[in-house]
Amino acid sequence: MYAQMVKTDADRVKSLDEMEPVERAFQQRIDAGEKIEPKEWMPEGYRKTLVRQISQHAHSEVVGQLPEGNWITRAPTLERKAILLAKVQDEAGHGLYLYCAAETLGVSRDDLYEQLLAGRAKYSSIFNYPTLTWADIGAIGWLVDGAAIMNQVQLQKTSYGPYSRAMIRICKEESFHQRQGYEIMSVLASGTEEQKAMAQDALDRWWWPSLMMFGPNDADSAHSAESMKWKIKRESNDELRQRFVDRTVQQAETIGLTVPDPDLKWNEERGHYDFGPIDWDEFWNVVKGNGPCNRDRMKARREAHENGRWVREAAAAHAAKKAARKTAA
Ligand code: FAQ
Repeated sequence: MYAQMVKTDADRVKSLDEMEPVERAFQQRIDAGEKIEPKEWMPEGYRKTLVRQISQHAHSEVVGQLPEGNWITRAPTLERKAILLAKVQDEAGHGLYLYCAAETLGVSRDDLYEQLLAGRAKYSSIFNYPTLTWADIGAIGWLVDGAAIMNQVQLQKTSYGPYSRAMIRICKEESFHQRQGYEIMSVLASGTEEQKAMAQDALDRWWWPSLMMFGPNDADSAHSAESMKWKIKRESNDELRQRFVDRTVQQAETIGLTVPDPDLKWNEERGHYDFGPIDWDEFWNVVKGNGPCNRDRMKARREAHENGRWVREAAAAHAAKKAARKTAA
């Protein structure tokens, strides 16, 4: 229903002949595989698309700490707790690299925070689902980081230099995250009947929302045509989703879990798994703020921002004092 209301950008994509000389020269650099750096000329649409995507990505990393943060005090062993704590800290670090990359495009971090806290900025739909059991922490690492890395590997080759370099570093950490999640799931799947059931239940709840992380189908993707032309995105939403399904189904089989999709079937001719329809009404409902945890997530972020106000003010006062001392000396 929602998908049919989407207007895509396919008709905005101009051919080289239709472009002004400066824009044509820019596109030729992109076509030749050159990276674009912060102070160089770029079309306003390219800049805006990057600010939108990078800031949504940064917000996702920051909000993405909440579902797992919920389990830090309840992780089953000291070792699991230390690993989870380190992973959640990594997500905060990813948010910081990404806000820095966005700032190189002339926006301020404060404005981006303000957009998130005012509910005007998007973050990934996946972080609006609850983490009900310890197996959900395994499922997040395995499926959510697995989907995130599938998307981010191609972003290492994105045309904007600072984003591409941030992605190279982030991907290294995400691949560790994916493995630790899969390891949690494989331990549970080979444990007691109750543990196996808990792992299966987590897979059942996280599978479809993980497929939604890749965004709408290509035909309904508002920004894909321009983003692919500018090589901001290097592979389409559907291509990446299919690759994720192909890899993950085999991983589920290896540990004896069942992907909750009765239509899932290997298609010899295509060389890929066919899979059932995604519930796009559920996706858009979550994106619009009506998922199971949207309100809780925003409340937690607003409270964290307020509680951190004194730290920001103290740091700013300290920096001002230091600068004044330097000027006086
Ligand atoms: N959730 O035209 P498209 C992570 C929006 S990081 C919410 O296809 P585009 C790490 C989209 O923004 C996860 N909204 O858009 C971690 C647009 O809205 P707008 C985040 C979504 O940009 C793991 C509209 O729908 N990763 O998980 C979603 O070309 C564990 C139309 O869509 C990134 O952000 C969605 N799932 O393609 C952290 C990667 N999908 O702006 C903690 C970078 C689409 O017009 C724990 N981003 N929308 O209002 C991308 O690669 C792209 O932005 C896509 C969407 C592929 C997400």
